[in-house]
Amino acid sequence: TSGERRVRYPHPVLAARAARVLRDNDTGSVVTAAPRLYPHMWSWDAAFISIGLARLDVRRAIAELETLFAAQWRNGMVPHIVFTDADAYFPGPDRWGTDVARDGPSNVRTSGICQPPVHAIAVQRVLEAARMSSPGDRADAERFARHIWPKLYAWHRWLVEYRTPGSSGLIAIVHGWESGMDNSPRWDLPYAAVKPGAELPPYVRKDLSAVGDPGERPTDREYDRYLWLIEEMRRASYDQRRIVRDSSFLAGDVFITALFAISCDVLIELGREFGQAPEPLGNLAEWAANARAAVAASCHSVSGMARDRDLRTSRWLDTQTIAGFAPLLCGGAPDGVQLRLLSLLDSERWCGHPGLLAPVPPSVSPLRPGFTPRQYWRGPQWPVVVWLFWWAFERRGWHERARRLRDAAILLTEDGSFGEYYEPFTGEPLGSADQSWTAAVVLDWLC
Ligand code: 2M8
Repeated sequence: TSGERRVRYPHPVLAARAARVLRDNDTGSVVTAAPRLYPHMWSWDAAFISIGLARLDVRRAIAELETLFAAQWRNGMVPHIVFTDADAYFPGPDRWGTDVARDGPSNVRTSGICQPPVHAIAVQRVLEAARMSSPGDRADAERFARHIWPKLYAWHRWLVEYRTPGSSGLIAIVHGWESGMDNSPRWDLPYAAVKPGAELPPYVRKDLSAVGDPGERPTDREYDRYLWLIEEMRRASYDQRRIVRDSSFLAGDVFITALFAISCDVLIELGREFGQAPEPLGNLAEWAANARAAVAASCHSVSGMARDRDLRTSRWLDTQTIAGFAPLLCGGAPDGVQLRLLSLLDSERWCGHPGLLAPVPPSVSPLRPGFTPRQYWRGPQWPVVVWLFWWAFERRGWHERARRLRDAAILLTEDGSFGEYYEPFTGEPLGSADQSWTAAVVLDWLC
């Protein structure tokens, strides 16, 4: 099989290669998400990248997060893209047109939406790496953690204030890009209701020329919808209340909600350590509890899988994607549900599928109709998502499970190409090569 033909680098060599990817993608001010396909800073990528950078250079890791938070909007939102001067990505800053936004930053150009809130996790991980490194690194990282805490808090508060509409308690997204899992089948139903108007300004995609096979990327039809939603937001001058009220896409994202719950926990830990006042800590505890309850309440009564919710139609979205395992990240679901999810994760529907090269969960169950092994968030395996489950399992004390996941993810990435995502049966790297966050999580695992 092609699996046997793959190169397998010894781990020290693999780590050195990962380090080189992060250095090569460093423009001096940001480590871009990927060399050709993504020549800017992405919000959740930057979090993972800082985790990898911390293994090489703690100050560089801190600088990356500082750059991201320097672009934080005045209302607290951390934007999903901070643009560099590169022109090779569409939609760029002119198409986003966030200059019309009242709350936007004045020093940099950004997109007008957000991404999953994993930044507190990154800050804590950078701190851990710094403490193992040197007294100087430790002092720098502690100063940084203290300094960034109020910004992280403002970001979490923004999610609660603007993005928990209705009664589900789930954190809502207004664009599939906010989920980070752009074209996942999770969003097929809500996207079906997005009808691009004739006024959609023409555009030319730039992503297709940066990957080998256009079939690894979303379709043109999907892009029309992505761009139409931007058009709607631009017309609303990026006024969050208007967008949440009127946009043609509004979905409760169960994966983000779970990540939010644990990020609040981490922020509480950091806050206690650095002497934050009781009131914000109390708020974070309440937000974490609400988020956990929302994740638990979304679980399907038979499968146990957590579900997103279309907040325009008030319908649960039943899809067999990796997001269904959200309760395993944050806990809070009844024991029976958790056990069902763990055995489902091990079953042939997921990690136990006999055809997988490496037993890590694909983005979509290989047994689900419509599973597409080469297409982006519709089937491939994503090491960065595996890192999240690995990290959460460690935190929950499931060390043996965590170790198995990490070993499998290393098996997947041992070819040293640091693909954006991987074909689950052959382990072929897909999308962009030298993707920074893949290199970053592998480095974190190997150090
Ligand atoms: C992908 O998303 C961007 C849009 O944000 C794109 O396809 O152009 C996603 O995988 C997202 O999760 C990721 O943050 C981004 C950069 O790696 O690429």
